[in-house]
Amino acid sequence: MQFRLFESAIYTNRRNVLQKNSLTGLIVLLGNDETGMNYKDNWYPFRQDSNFLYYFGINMASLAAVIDADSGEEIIFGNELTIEDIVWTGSLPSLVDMATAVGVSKTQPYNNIEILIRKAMASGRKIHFIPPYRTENKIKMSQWLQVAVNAIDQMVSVPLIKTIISQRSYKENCELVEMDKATIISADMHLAAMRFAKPGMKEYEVMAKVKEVAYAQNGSLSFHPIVTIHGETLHNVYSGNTIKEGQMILCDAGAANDMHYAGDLTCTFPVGKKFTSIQKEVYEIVLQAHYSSLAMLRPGVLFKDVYLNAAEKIVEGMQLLGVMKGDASEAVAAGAHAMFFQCGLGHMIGLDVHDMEDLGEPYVGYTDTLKKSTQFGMKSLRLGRALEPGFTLTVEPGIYMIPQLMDKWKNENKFTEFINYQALDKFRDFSGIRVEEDYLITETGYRLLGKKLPMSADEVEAVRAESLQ
Ligand SMILES: [Mn+2]
Repeated sequence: MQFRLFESAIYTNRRNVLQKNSLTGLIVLLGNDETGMNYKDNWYPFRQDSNFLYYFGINMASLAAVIDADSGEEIIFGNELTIEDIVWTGSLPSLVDMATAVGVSKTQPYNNIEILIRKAMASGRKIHFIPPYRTENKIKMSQWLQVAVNAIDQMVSVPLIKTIISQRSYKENCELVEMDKATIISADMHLAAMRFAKPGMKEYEVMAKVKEVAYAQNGSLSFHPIVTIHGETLHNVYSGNTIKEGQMILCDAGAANDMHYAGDLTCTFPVGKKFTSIQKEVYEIVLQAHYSSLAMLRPGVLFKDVYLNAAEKIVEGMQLLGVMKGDASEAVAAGAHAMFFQCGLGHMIGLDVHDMEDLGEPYVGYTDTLKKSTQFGMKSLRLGRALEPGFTLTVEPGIYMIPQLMDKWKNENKFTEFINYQALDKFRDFSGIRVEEDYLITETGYRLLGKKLPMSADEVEAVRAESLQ
């Protein structure tokens, strides 16, 4: 096999749970296809669909599977290699062998899935499928179900979505082993950045070092890394700036290991040997918010409340710097903390860096009774629901000084009871700070995934001092 699998019983058991969850009809799960970058045969790196990986494990393109929820029959659809294919690919395990390795005894040519779906529809059976995020799969579903492409999103099966989430949210031991591995590679990516960066380099030189670590351990990237002196830009993709003494680098990067589990860590460190005094003060506020969040992690606690607590710690810290005033919890309730903390505090992580986001945030991070806030800041919180043992998630507080936001709110006289705009002015060019770690919720609390990175200001400065000798 050219890819690693869990033992077949893991997949069989997962599918049995899925099948027995009271759905009736056919469950259709589509794998991903190869996708052309600039022409059909020059592919992006292949990434299998995570739901397909979870239930069928096979890391090969152009497969689909059906589970008959009534009879329990399972079929993987795909085409065996022809001699023409083998000329280019060499010999690969047959579809039958791969299916057997994940406990599935029936395979059929790919096009037969359409016949099966049409037949089921003709006899009035329900076809359950999840939201296709790739255009090819959307077009296939549209063709098979004989409906317009833009009608597909409205036809997805909410019961199937909820069942999959009710399984994938609770990580099995075999998954935690892989998550630890992915997070350790991720930590090594950050250590490499911290040890490699020197004043005068370009951001992309540090970025290259970060990526190298993932690939050198047979991994890949769980998302496109952020390596920037403009940490205030939440999804910064530009990395062409020269890094200079006195600035900070924010590095947000994670590996996907060879079983496709994701790590997602962030560190912020000085370009020189030390943080400036004001950088250090703000860094300490972020760390306070982080440790205060960790202290709350345990089953039953709403992650929304962990977020609100972190926001309050940030407000209290900014009050000590004279930038905020008034009652901290009132400031947070009003949304004034979003001047500094515009994003969420964390998200589920697993096979996807934002785990199961294709299935829909309202189902993954919220519930029928707990809905996501629409307030600026809190509306970016992807996870609000009560924590449960087996959940794996990120904790990632930060403080981001966005000059455009300062100007806008100041001109609108917004939150003048909570924000001292005059004192804020000196932070216009401050940039941003975030720390991020990945955690498992246990029966009694939490456990760090992977290994500890240098995180206190002293620890970070020690690594920098050693690297810049
Ligand atoms: Mn993250």
